[in-house]
This record gives sequence, structure tokens and C-alpha cells, in this order.
Amino acid sequence: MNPNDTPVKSGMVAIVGPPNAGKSTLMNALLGQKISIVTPKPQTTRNRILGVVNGEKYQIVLIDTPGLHKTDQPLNREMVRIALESMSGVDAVLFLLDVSATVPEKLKEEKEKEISEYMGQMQAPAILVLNKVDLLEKEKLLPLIGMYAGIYPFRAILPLSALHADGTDRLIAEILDVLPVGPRYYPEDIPTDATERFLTSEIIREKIFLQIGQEIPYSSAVLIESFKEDPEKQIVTIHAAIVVERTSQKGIVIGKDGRTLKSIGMAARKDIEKMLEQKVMLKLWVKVKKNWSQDERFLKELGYH
Ligand SMILES: Nc1nc2c(ncn2[C@@H]2O[C@H](COP(=O)(O)OP(=O)(O)O)[C@@H](O)[C@H]2O)c(=O)[nH]1
Ligand SMILES: [Mg+2]
Repeated sequence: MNPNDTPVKSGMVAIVGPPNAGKSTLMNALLGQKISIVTPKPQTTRNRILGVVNGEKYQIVLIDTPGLHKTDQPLNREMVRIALESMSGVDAVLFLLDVSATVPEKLKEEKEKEISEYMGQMQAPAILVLNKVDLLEKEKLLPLIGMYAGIYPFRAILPLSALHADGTDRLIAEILDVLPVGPRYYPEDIPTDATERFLTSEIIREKIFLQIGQEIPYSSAVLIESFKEDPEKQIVTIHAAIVVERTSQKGIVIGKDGRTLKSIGMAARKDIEKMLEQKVMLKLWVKVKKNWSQDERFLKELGYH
């Protein structure tokens, strides 16, 4: 019998919640490696990203999603749609909240609205993860848990710090409690279904978010134009375009004497080399595509479909 056929606890688990709650950080913490990009800015994640966590007796297939938020922009609409769709057909949902960001007075009413709106569309059991407890005063935790328990019949409510991977063992135990017995859906040695090309474009996008302020990261997309491996020389040559919406943005991404673009390229190359475990030649250039984020066809080309 193939080891892949030995029944284990297995299933799909979506990680959903508002922007910046720490969804991607939690996914990476559960995986024990970085697959999903993380920045201090909201709406970094644009696609659903799959991460496979293997244990001796389980396989948890995590789906990291874009943040749930109100919007009328086409790109953001696609992002929210991707997140909501990820909540259907899964075995469990982790609903993540940043407990450090909550405003105590208005909290209950706001959260009640937010949670009931999203939970209404869901059939799978939901575990509420109260993230960033490292930033919360201890005595505030119990009242918070009590409040959330009154809002929705969560399967469990777990305080956790994704950043410090603190509380993740208990979370895994709670997830296993709701998962059915089944096969391993993915091979044990592959942590994600994302291609190296996609992960490369994500790393470049992360550096843009980290290095450039204000609206530019939201107006930027990354297109991998070529990705060539040379097994003999053990080097991967990658050509990528950073696509922005306006000519004025192009100048900012390039920076004085090309410094910003160079610095984005250097930081990205380091991470790409780590991921590919090979030397990388990264050539970046900046391209203007007017209002690409409104262009449904281009969004499809980028994989936001
Ligand atoms: N202090 C603290 N910061 C966190 C924690 N989890 C995530 N963050 C930070 O919150 C920001 C947003 O994280 P990210 O994973 O990108 O959030 P997402 O938008 O929900 O995917 C980043 O700066 C993270 O480092 C946590 O447990 N504690
Ligand atoms: Mg994210």
C-alpha cells in the first residue's frame, strides 16, 4: 500500500479575516516556512495561497486568502470574492482577528456585524483565532473571549501569536478535532501548489510593499516575463516587469539614479535564491499600464480570476 493511501486526518482549512489580521503570518507559522508574503500594510495578499502541513497522522491543507473588506474597486472586489469563495467547500474555517487593533467601546457592535455578515455564508465549523495576543494586556483576554463566544457559536476560541508561533500546537489540535479521516491529498514533500514563478512574483511584490510608501504598492503588479534555469551553471535568470498605473509612479519605483529599483531587486533576489536554493540573476524593469487594476482581462492574466 502506498503510504499516501494510509488514512490520516485530512482536509482543507481556509484562513479568513480582515486585512492585516496576520493570516499570512499564521499560515507560514503553521507551515514552518515562508510561503505567503507578509507586510505591515493591509491587502498584501491578492490570491488564494495553498500551504500543506504534514504530520505523522494528519495533512492539513491551508488556504491563505486576501482580507475581507468593503470596496468598489475591481481588483479589491476580486480579492474579496476569492476570499469568500475559499470559505465554501472546506472542512473548517479559521476566522482570524487582530485583538490589538480593536477599539473597546465600539468593539462589540462592530464585530457582531462583521462576524455575522461573513459567518452567515458559511457551513463549515469555524474556529475563532484571536491573533497578536503578544500585544494585548493579559487581563483583557478573558472578557474578549467571553464577548466573542456570545456572538457566534464558534467551535473553539483560541488566543494566539502567529508572529511568535505561540499557540499553534493547540490550534493544530483543534483543527484535527474537526477534520475527517481521509487520504493525503498532496505529496508530503511539497508545501504548496504555487509555482516557482508565482512565488517569485510574490517575493518581488513583498519588497515593493516594504520599500515604497503610500499608494504605489496597491497600484503595482509583477509579471514574470521569463524564467530560465541553467542546470550546468546552476543559475536561474529571471526577467520581471513591475507594472504600475501611471508614468509618475514609474519614476518613484525606479528612484533617484535607479536606487529604489536596485534595492527592491537586491532584497528580492536574496529571498528568491533562498527559495530556489540556487544562484539567481534578477532583471527588473518598470512598465506603465494605465489603470491596470480596473482592467478585468489584465487581472485574469495576473491570475486574479
Ligand atoms: N505583534 C504581532 N504582529 C503580528 C502577529 N501576526 C502578524 N503580525 C504582523 O501583522 C502584520 C500583517 O501580517 P500579515 O500576515 O501580512 O496579515 P494578513 O494581511 O492578514 O495576511 C505584519 O506586520 C505581521 O508581522 C502577531 O501575532 N503579533
Ligand atoms: Mg496576507
